[in-house]
Amino acid sequence: MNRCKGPIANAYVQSTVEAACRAIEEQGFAIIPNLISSHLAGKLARRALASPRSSPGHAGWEAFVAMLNHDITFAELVGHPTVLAIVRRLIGGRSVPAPNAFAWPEADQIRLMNCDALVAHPGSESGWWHLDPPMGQLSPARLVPDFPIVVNVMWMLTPFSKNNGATRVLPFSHLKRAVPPPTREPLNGELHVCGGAGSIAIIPNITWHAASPNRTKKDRVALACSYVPWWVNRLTLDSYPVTMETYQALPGVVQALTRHQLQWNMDFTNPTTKRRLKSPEAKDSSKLDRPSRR
Ligand SMILES: O=C(O)CCC(=O)C(=O)O
Repeated sequence: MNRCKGPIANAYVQSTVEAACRAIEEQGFAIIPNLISSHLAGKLARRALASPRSSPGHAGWEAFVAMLNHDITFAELVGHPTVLAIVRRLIGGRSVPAPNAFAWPEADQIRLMNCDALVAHPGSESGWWHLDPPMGQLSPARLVPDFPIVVNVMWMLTPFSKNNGATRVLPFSHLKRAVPPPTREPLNGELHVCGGAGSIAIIPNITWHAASPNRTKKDRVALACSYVPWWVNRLTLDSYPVTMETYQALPGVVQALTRHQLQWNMDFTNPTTKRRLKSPEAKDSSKLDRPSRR
């Protein structure tokens, strides 16, 4: 299996919160190896694949949504202290008030937007280069902001390799302040985020990224946990909330990350067009108001 060995790939691998934050600032993303054991990652990959609720997939790629409702064990990953320390540094706010600027309570500065399992099945195809919402939806006449609004933490529940559909990123693309061209083709300088099961890749929504094809016979499974600042709440109307039953069973730190979701409804109808934003059962995502995540 091609594990992206070599000096260049190794330069992108970080081990501390400090180094990861520096790498994200400088190159646009970071990889932290073995944050949980490969044994636990493997167990969670099997549970993810057994999840009943999947979103319409595309070209062999599938999202299993709202994993916390399916299995509370995923809370361990959502609330992992290293992840939260990094995310707070990237999108948290001021902690000390000034005479002219109040500080939002630190315990509520970051929130979970979604926690989905992303599966590249054998034979899956390349995804489109993109920025996660809302960056692609902002006016193309303006520069993309120079700070992230969403931080996507991809837990590698199976190993990620060049052959099995590891996510591609374009190092330094966060400095371009632009949406990538609409292509699935390889870009000059692209890099696959590779690692053993239990590693993470941190990809803020100002960094160009895309899925890559899975040319192996096994599923590539990720748990994608997306975090937003407190001032965002619900970024897209088709995000699934945690249920009250799930919420009550969560550890305190994850309750603080998900409390806002209790206000979200499950009516995925666009109030303006009256079209469905999402239908978990739909096989054909072209019937929906919004293209699938990829
Ligand atoms: O599954 C993948 O590798 C694609 C991830 C991605 O593009 C996303 O989460 O926005």
